[in-house]
Amino acid sequence: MRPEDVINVESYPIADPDSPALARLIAQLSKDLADNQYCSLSGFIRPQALERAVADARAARSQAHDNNARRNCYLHREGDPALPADHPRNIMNDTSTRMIAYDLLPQDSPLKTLYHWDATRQFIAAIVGEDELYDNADPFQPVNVLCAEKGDQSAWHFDSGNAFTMTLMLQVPGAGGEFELVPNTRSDTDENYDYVHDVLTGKRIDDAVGVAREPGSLCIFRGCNSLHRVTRVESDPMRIMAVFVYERQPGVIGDPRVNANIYGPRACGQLRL
Ligand SMILES: O=C(O)CCC(=O)C(=O)O
Ligand SMILES: [Fe+2]
Repeated sequence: MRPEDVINVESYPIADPDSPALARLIAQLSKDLADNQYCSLSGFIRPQALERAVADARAARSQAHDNNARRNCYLHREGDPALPADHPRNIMNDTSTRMIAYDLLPQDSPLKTLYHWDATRQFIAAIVGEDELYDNADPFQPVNVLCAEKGDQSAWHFDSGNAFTMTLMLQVPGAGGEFELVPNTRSDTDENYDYVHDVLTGKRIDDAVGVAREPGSLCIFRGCNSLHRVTRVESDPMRIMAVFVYERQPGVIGDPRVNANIYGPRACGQLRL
């Protein structure tokens, strides 16, 4: 598939940088991102590309790594014994996802076509306010597909490292699997532990924004300072979500120990250091 056959370029004219419609779109999405800490691009990919991406995910499902962990919202599997038991760093929750790494997706995957297209990268850079973004160079990380089956959930957490996270919904379950976000739970200068504690313990559930996600919609969110979660999947079919990682520098690869946690032991062995 050509990039124009994957992306709905009628609604999102990203290959036409001089288009006034594109400029308006970028301005609106940047504003949404600044105001709400997320923005949504519904119908970003075409139905045929969506169908193919779902079929690829189903085919790769048996090779996915079952990434089941008990962790705090800072993505650590260990708490801090020096802190009280109810400190956010000591509140542990279960997260379970079936991880399909980049190398398990076909070379001609529509998700890879979308990701590696210069027009996509430049469009996303404009929305998030970066002069330039680069593809991630890790063998496993650039594009992942996360499957969540009945009983799976991703507990409240902050993303680490990246200034933004980009996801594309491929398939929604019959019930559950909702994406929720509490905008600006903390800041770069204030961990805001009391508030984080209240979100983790359900006291501030009214502050959680449910982000509607129909298949084919792209979402960009600032997950570093906004707690977010995926609620437990309650029924079939499995939730299928693609995650794309762009970088601020060229040549970024993952730490093999982190990769082994996410993708399984093979991710340690395969990396040539
Ligand atoms: O599956 C989702 O909707 C969000 C996944 C997520 O939290 C992440 O990729 O950081
Ligand atoms: Fe996240």
